Amino acid sequence: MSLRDALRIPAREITDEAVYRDRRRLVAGLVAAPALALSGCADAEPPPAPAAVRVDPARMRSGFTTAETRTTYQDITHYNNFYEFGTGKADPSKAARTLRTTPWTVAVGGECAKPGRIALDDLIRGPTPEERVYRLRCVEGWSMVIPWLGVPLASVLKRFEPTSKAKFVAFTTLADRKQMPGLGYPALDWPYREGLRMDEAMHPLTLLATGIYGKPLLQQNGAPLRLVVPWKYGFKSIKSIVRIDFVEKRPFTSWNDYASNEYGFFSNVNPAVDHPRWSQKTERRIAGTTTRLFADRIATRPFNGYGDQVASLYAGMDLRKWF
Ligand SMILES: Nc1nc2c(c(=O)[nH]1)N[C@H]1C(S)=C(S)[C@@H](COP(=O)(O)O)O[C@H]1N2
Ligand SMILES: [Mo]
Repeated sequence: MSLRDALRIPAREITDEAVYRDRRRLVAGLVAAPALALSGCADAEPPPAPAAVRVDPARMRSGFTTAETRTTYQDITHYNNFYEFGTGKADPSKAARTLRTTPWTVAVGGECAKPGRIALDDLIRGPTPEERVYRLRCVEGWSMVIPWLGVPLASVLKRFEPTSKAKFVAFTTLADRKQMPGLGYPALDWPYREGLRMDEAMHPLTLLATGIYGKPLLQQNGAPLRLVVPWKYGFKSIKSIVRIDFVEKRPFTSWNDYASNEYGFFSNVNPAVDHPRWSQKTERRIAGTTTRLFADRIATRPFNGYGDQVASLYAGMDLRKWF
């Protein structure tokens, strides 16, 4: 199946976005004062009734989906972190429109038998595109539930035949000053870089995403190809990837370089380890960013709720250190 065909797959299991939009309007109408909500009174309001979601029980069991209310397409595409297009949450949805995503090639190299520069369509050809409904937990304390479309990273990496020296995988985002106004500011040491240990990269939960809600990724979400690692803080899920390298040593990663005491290399979601400047015990589910920030504070779970699948990767490690 070609990428284009894959992206046309209807999101059959997903409740129509329009339902969510209506619900958001309804909720906005019922709640009187946004200012009150923002000052903390939102916590006292009853949570909105969950919308009906049809879930394939087989996928539930495999942990690849969740019955939690999905974040609206509007919110997923208008409340973003993509510093190459500015540091405001609303910046990327405006500024990233000019990012050219076709043609797109990805260079794969380092410790592997078959390195190469590959057109995106060829890179992800083969594995059947899957829909994965994952929680995304930003280190800043907000979260979303996103129906991704993508392929397991492992299925893509294997064909480059990583050698026994490949202990980590390093990812690099495009860095083009002409297309990315944020690169004019030294917010991070560009290009944005991230990395995973080999076993994390090969874990079945780890996804290379090409779409959301059955539609091709928009630029602000990291089109045309971004990583999704649901048990780690959101900054590990690097966007608009142009390079993948198999490496022997733990690679340079942008946020860890920026402040290593605040953003660890592993950065598994962990409510027991606070960020030096704020608590990680709870999070706000984003719901309705364009009218008002309506979000209930809910408990953050270890490994973002994926502990059954991934905790064994960290056996023997001090999780208080590797938050
Ligand atoms: N290249 C790049 N990737 C990035 C970021 C970024 O600024 N640049 N932000 C990260 C952060 S902090 C988060 S929370 C997620 C946000 O993804 P979303 O905007 O699709 O929700 O992307 C991550 N990937
Ligand atoms: Mo984030």
